[in-house]
Amino acid sequence: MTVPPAPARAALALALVLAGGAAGCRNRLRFAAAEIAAHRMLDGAPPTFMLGAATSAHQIEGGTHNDWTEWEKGRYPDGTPHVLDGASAARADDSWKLWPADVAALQLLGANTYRLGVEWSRLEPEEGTWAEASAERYRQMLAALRAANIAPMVTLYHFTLPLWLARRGGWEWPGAPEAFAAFAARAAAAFGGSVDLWCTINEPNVLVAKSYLAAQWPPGVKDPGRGAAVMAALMKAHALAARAIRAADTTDADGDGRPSSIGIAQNLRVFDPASANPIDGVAAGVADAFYNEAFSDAVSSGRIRLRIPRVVDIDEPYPALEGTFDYLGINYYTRDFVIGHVRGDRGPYEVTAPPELPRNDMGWEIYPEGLYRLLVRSARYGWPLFVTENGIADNGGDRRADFIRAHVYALDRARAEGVNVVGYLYWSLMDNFEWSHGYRGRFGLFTVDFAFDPALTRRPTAAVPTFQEAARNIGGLR
Ligand code: PNW
Repeated sequence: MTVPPAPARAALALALVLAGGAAGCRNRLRFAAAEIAAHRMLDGAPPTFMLGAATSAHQIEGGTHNDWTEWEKGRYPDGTPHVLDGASAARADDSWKLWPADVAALQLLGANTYRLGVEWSRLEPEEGTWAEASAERYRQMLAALRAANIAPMVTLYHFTLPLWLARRGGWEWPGAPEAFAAFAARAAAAFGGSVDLWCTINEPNVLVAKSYLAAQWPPGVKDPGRGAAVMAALMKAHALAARAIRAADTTDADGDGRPSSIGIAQNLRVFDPASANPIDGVAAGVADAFYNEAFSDAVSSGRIRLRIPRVVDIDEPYPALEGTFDYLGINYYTRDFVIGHVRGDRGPYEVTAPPELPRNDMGWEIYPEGLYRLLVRSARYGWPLFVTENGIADNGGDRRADFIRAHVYALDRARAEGVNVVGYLYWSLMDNFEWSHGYRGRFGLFTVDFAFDPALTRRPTAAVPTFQEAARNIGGLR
């Protein structure tokens, strides 16, 4: 990858500075620990505030058979396995059978919302089919959640594809967006009786980065051009699926007058320049535009605009995108510091991590101020904002409570400034299959001993009382 010639870069830097964009104008913000400790979480939030936890189908269910199942068996050319320790999701949390334990865990938390996935490959194992037995199992789970006064948010695509679709080329197959919309229509018709909250696609940007830039997830490709084409395909898939869901889900499950509320869960990261060098500022702006803003920009404008100077330039009208967000889902974890490159073969930028900053067990900076910054900034689109994931890999379990307190504080600061934040879901309800990190990244509010506990008991971590405190503050737990 290359960057534009010097005059163009200077112009871009100037434009960014004038726009007060990503170039670090607020990065001195620092929350005071004493204020966080004294703060009443979710103070003043209405009882309709959606508080809960999130999971995804492949990461917890066990027994799935999709493109990841194949990837988990594979190795890189140097012999190292695709997944740490050669782990697989073959059993994972066994939630396909043990789901009542998940519902019990949510009840213990006082959660009123649960974001879970339905696995496309279970429901449509061959092209055009529909597995009624799988659908029936999901209907039982969803009905049990409703009976427990927990509103389900259903994710339709969370990184895993049916094999028949992967073999046709996955998201690069021109028929993929229509195939996804057809699946979404069937899922909406099958589950709409208990589901109002729909998340079409989880983290399109992470999928593109991991699968088509870093080559660490299936199909293991390193090609920015193909990655951008997949991003465009995911936008079209979302647009068509959102319209299909609106048409198919006519049942208002919770009686609030709206049968469906549709969005995506977008991964947002803060990109701060690594130094005062304007090249770093420009590179941070490029990363921010492609990674954080392109999808929302496409939905608000009805135009797919994807630009990485000299690498990718897509500009295509797609009016079906307009109006397809009822909310913007935000998955927030961390910040990157960006170093820009003028030339060379390392691409237009790379990210770096100053060693003195606090980090989770996967090396990601713990930066609650970033959640506040991104919420405030995302408000300009006008959509209700929904924190659909936020969490910490914390194997010792002693840092999660503070993490939650600090991030809910960040959310409350944004709300106090008038930002419409309608929900907060912690990732994850319980430890699960953390993709290429296998079982080493432990995000759960409940911990699971995959190695030595054949019953896979969901055991509460020290963060559960903190979550319960938040639930109590909105009247959700007595
Ligand atoms: C999200 N990264 O994924 C996902 O939605 C979850 O499936 C996942 O378990 C969770 O975050 C924790 O990782 C991400 O490398 C995966 O920056 C990787 C990254 C970010 C998010």
